[in-house]
Amino acid sequence: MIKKVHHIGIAVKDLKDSVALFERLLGLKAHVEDAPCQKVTEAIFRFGEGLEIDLVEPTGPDSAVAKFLEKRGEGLHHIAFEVDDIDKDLRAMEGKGVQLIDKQGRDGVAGKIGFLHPKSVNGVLVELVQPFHNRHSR
Ligand code: CMX
Repeated sequence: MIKKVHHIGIAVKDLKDSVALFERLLGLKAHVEDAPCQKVTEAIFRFGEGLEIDLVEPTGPDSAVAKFLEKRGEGLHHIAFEVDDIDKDLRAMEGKGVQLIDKQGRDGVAGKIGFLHPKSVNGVLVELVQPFHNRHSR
């Protein structure tokens, strides 16, 4: 059911500075997009049809990423796995004893998404993504 690592999310305080840094490091251009549903702005670096690295900057103090930055500082925020069927795969994870943050998939930038609680995954925030079919913008 997990097809591949879809993206790795990195929490940053200043998206502009971090985009400049990662563009230099990766030799790729970022695609920047607001994700009001997550209260973040994302800079997406895509390696061909494969893995993405997403830099995420909070858009306000009530964003989960703002809380993360305050508590833990900049760094790896989440890892996202691509799945076929978000609702089925969330249920399957729950069946394996994983604590869900989202009981059902909801709309995100990349597709239908749902999070698993870091407390039940060795301290790692995990996102499941069922990509939208039409993802030409990313
Ligand atoms: N990775 C690992 N641990 C994390 C974490 C993360 N990203 N975010 C929070 N935690 C830890 C905290 O350090 C804290 O641990 P301690 O109890 O040991 O201090 C614990 O989880 C609880 O954290 P909290 O700060 O009290 O925050 P909340 O419980 O209010 O929320 C979480 C934590 C994970 C449930 C919430 O951040 C969430 O729902 N996240 C999913 C949505 C999200 O992160 N969206 C951001 C953008 C994603 C995207 O771009 O796709």
